[in-house]
Amino acid sequence: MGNLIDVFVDTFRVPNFNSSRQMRKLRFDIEQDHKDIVTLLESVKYGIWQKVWTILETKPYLVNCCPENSRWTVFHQAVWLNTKEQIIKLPDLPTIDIEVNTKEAAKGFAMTDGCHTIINATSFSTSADNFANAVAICSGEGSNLVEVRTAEEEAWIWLQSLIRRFNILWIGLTDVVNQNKYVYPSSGRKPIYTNWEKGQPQIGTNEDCAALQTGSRKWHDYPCHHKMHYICKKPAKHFA
Ligand SMILES: [Ca+2]
Repeated sequence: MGNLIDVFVDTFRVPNFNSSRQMRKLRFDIEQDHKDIVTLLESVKYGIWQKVWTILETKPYLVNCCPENSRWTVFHQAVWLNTKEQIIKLPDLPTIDIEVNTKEAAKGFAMTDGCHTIINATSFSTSADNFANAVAICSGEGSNLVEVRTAEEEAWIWLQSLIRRFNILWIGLTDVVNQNKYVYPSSGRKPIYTNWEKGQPQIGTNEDCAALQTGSRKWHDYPCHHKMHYICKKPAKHFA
């Protein structure tokens, strides 16, 4: 006994697994897996995705692994570095755990003062709705159509949108009551954080409801009758 690998080998020292050749192979595999995990993360860090996919082709189970002294997986790292094309591909791996929080989003969770619910995420092809219905449906379950209050919260919302292939989604912000005065639907208050695309929102149009575009990670105003996906957020006080 001594190090963890020895313990692991001892655990598996069972009748059909007792030749020294097999044990050497296991030892080799564990060590090689660890090297591969480190290589995976380093490759992501430097954008060498060809290497990442080569490793994951033969060892897809490594996608959720963190090397020692790290709490990052390939997916975390890809999200953190905002490598969009790869983030879109990663959830297609049958082994991936997309419910993991990113470091960025984890920071956001502490600051968002509430709990997010993704409406009908598994059947999103039928769950898109107009802005008024999105507000009403969230409200009906004791939530609000998500009002993006920090960049970290936005990062989490963007990620959820991305991995579910939403091109765009409603966020809780509208000037339908007073033109060009955007407010939160839940309180009528002015936003404390915005991330409009340059030239947005457009003044004097029929576009009175705000949406986050996944591609640009920026906000645009849209006609409120458009149907989009959306996320509800339950205020923290709901759980008190
Ligand atoms: Ca408007």
